[in-house]
Amino acid sequence: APNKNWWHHSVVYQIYPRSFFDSNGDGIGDLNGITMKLDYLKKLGVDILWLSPIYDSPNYDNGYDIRDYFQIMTEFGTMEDFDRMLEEMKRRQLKLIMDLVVNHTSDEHPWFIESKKSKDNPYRNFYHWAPGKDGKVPNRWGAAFGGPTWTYDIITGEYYLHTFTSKQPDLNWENPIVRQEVYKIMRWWLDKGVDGFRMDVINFISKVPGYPEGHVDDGRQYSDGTPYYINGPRLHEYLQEMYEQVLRHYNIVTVGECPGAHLHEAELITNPARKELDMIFTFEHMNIDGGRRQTFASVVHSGNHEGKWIPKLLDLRELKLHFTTWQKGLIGKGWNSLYWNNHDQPRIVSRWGNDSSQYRVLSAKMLGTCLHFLSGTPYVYQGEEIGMTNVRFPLLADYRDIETTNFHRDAIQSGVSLEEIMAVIYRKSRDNTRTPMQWSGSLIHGGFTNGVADVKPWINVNSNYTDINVEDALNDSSSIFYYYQKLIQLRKEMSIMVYGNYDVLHEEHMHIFMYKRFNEGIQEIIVACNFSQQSVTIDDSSLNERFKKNGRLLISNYDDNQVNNKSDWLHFRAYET
Ligand code: TEU
Ligand code: CA
Repeated sequence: APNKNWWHHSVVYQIYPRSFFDSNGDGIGDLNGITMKLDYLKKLGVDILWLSPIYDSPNYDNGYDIRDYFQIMTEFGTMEDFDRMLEEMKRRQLKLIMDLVVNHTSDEHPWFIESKKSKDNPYRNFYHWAPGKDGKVPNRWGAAFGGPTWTYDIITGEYYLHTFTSKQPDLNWENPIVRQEVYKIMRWWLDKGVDGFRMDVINFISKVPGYPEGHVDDGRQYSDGTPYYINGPRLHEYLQEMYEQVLRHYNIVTVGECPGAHLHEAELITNPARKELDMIFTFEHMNIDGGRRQTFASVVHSGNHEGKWIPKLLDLRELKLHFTTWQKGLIGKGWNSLYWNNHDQPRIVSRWGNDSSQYRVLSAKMLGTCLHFLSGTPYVYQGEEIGMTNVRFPLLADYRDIETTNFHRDAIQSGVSLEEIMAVIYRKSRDNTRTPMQWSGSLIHGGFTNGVADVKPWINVNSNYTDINVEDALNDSSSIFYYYQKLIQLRKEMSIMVYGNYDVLHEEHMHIFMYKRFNEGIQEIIVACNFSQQSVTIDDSSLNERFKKNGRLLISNYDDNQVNNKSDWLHFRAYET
């Protein structure tokens, strides 16, 4: 039987602080801005807030490049602001989880500055250094956002490893002193009273010794090093040590971000008996509508994430198979995290819903329903609760994300047309979810920045803020906001949503995702979602009879269902749930 932890029946809300609320009118969201909006979040009903990194950083990758783990980023405020924010959260019974980015640091972190100085510097082994081969890089691994994973440093004549940009050198976890330093950081924040961590690319921390060369596709400049640094040989040993030395001493929740982890790794990491982490973020479902790695025909320079840029239509059956595999695989053995969005992914309503004015609200509610009734801990990304959409900036200069601008540069160099490039950027750029939170339809910049007209936000607000904003959502009882509020509330009232078993129905259907949550012989919930714009009828008379005898409607995105008790409930209109 699963042990019943508080985070099993919690809902997490992710805040991207830079874009949440700007309290002092400098165009950048900040901690005081978060504090000012806590009542709003409380009203939504979420329990845990996860903040993307707020530590001191040169912001080459928006805080995922940390210079000082014990300081607040100046633009976000001060440690006093942090303490006040935490206190205000606690007063409202909101928990806080921090982003822990310890696969790499900023290249401006004092450890790295020391490490560069000489081969015998005490900090040398804090990072991965290797001599070149025949005057070239130690191997041809490609980095996540384009370019090589190795950068030459002239002072000692060696290369350092960075699985992301050259401004993000990877820490060397083989070095026990590095691990102790990480544990110190963790204890320091936990002792301050935070309630857990989201751990950035935590399954990258163990590298195969010797950095073996990866596979190189024909005509490619870079090889695939991921088999040698994703889910590496000592990963579980490190996580167990971290659990033993830090995590077990606190009543907290942990979620590991794990690109390239599949069910097998998830079982190992989240099985409570193994004492590692509470849950992980998988990327399997996020990769379903992209090409395979390195298949963007014309881009030969880009790094190991280029598959994401290749347009591929969603096949709902693949998505269903993904969820079904993970639900069946982890119920009773580990724990799922459930998410549609984060700061790295496009907006779900634009992605797998329909963001036209006719269907935006309906499809956003459908998607929320589909996710929240699954087993696991749901995550809501800021703006998802009002159905914010992707953005289409006219100029590349309007984009801020390093992955997007690098991709653009590499694709141009490879001769891809600007039109094709912008089309995929509109589809997949990380800036789609990084535009400012849309608080008001009548205030300049959507009310994101506090009143000062001539200060522009660090990234432009989506011009549809006049139609899509918090103010209007709160004034409309049929808004996505209140629908999410109800979904979150239901999870608190119905333990079957948290602990029920799972099975999929009509598995092969192209448009309908139908599943059940059940406690054998006691209670059953059927969740049915039409992912298409078409009307669809499901032929299933036994289910129909069963529902007519004992069933009742719990929640639906079409208002008339509430009054009709839906006699033809196996007929689905566009995006109906
Ligand atoms: O993301 C890890 C990761 O693999 C992402 O690069 C993701 O796959 C990509 O953005 C999709 O295009 C984490 C953080 O969430 C991300 O913001 C950071 O840039 C990255 O780590 C490096 O710290
Ligand atoms: Ca500010």
